[in-house]
Amino acid sequence: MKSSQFNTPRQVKQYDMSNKAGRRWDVFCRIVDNFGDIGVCWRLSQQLAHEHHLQVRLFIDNLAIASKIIPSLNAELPSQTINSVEICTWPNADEDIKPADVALETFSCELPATYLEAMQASTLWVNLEYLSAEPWVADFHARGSNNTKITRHFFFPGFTDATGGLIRETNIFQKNQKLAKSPPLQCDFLQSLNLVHDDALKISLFSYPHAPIPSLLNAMAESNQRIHCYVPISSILPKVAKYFGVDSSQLNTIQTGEKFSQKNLNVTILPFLSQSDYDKLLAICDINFVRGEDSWIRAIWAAKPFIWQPYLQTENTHITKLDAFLDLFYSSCDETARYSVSEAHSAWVADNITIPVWQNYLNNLPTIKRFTLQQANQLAEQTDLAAKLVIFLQKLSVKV
Ligand code: TRH
Repeated sequence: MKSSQFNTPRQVKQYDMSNKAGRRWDVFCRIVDNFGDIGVCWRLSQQLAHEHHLQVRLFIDNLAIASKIIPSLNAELPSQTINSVEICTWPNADEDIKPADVALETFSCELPATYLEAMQASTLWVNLEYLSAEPWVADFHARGSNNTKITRHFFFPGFTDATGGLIRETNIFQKNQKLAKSPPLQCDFLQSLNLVHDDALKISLFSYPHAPIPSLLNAMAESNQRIHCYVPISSILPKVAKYFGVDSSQLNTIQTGEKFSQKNLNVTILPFLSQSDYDKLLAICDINFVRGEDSWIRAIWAAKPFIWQPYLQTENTHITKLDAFLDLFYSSCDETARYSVSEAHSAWVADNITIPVWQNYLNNLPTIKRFTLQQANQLAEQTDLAAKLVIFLQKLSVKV
C-alpha cells in the first residue's frame, strides 16, 4: 500500500495526563442490535482505564445483552466495577448523575437528558462515530458543533493519520503474531475448544444471516482442500443447520460442539467466545469471515486473510463503505489477488458465492496472506484510537 493511504506514524507527544481536569470519563453505550456497540465500548473503556489510568464509568442501557460480551456482569446490579471500569445502568429520567470531566457518547446514542442538563461548561463532550474507510471521514474528524449549550465534538475512527485511528490495545498485534507462529500454542487453544489441530484449512465464520451461507458452505465442500469451518454460536446457525439437512423443526436446537460434514468440509459449532478467545481463534485461522465493526478490526489485528460483511444499511450505504475499504486496504495488492478478494466480497454481500469465485480466492490465498500481514503491520504502527482520543481531549481541556 502506498504509505500515503495509511500515512506514517506520528510521534505521539506524551501529554501530561496528570492534569486532574481530564481524568474522569463517562462512556455511554446504547445496544442497538447485535454486539458491536457494546463490543467496542467495553474494549475501549478497559483500554482507557488500564493504559491511560483514567477513571471510567460505562453506562449501558441493556445489561442482559452486555453480559454476552462481559460474562462476569451481574445484570441485576445498578453499578459494579469489573476490570477497573465502573459499569452502571442507564440513568433513569429523574436520576441526577454528576457528569465527569469527559462525556464520551458512542455512535450518536444521545446522552440522558438529565445528564446533559447537569453538564458544566468545563465538561468535554465527544461523540465516537462508526468506523469507515471513506475519504470524507478525514474532513469531518475532530470537528465540533456549537448548536448545543456545550460544544459536541465528533471523533471519527479511521485507517489514516488524519482520522481518529483504530482501537488497538497495546501488544495485541504482537500477541496474535506469537500465537500464529506457534503450533504448540495453537494446539493448546484448539484443544481447549475440543478441536483437532491438523493441516486442514481453518476458517472462522461470523456473519449476518442474510449472507449467502448455503452457497459458501457448498463451495467450501467442493474445495480442492480439506476445510475446518468454525462457527461460534450466532444468528446464522439455523441456516448452517438447514444446509446440512437438519429438520426445520430442529433448526433452533443446534448446540455448541455439534459437527457437520460434507465432502471436504467439516463444520464445528463453537460457543460464543470471550473477546480474547475470539482474538485467538482469528489469529489461528487461515481465513476469517467477520462482520460489522469490532470483529472487522480484530481480523486486521489477527493479520490473516479476512472477508468482511458490513452491517446492512439503506440505499446500499454499506456497499459504499465496503468499496472504500477494499480500495484503501488493497490498493497496492497484486492485481490478480486483489481481483479475487474483490469478487469474493461482492459475492458475499450479494446472494451467491460460487465455487469458481471461492476457489479463485483460495488459489490466491498465499499472496493475500502475505499482503494482509504487511498491511496489518503498517496499521499497527499507527497511534491507536484510545491514545488519539486522550490527546484530543487533553488539547481541548487546555482550551476550555
Ligand atoms: O455484532 P455486530 O454485528 O455489531 C454491529 C456492528 O458493530 C455495527 O457497526 C453496528 O452498527 C451494529 O452492531 C449496531 O458485529 P461486530 O461489530 O463485529 O461486534 C461483534 C462483537 O462480538 C465483537 O466485539 C466481537 C465479539 N465476539 C465475541 O466476543 N465472541 C465471538 O465468539 C464472536 C463471534 C464475536
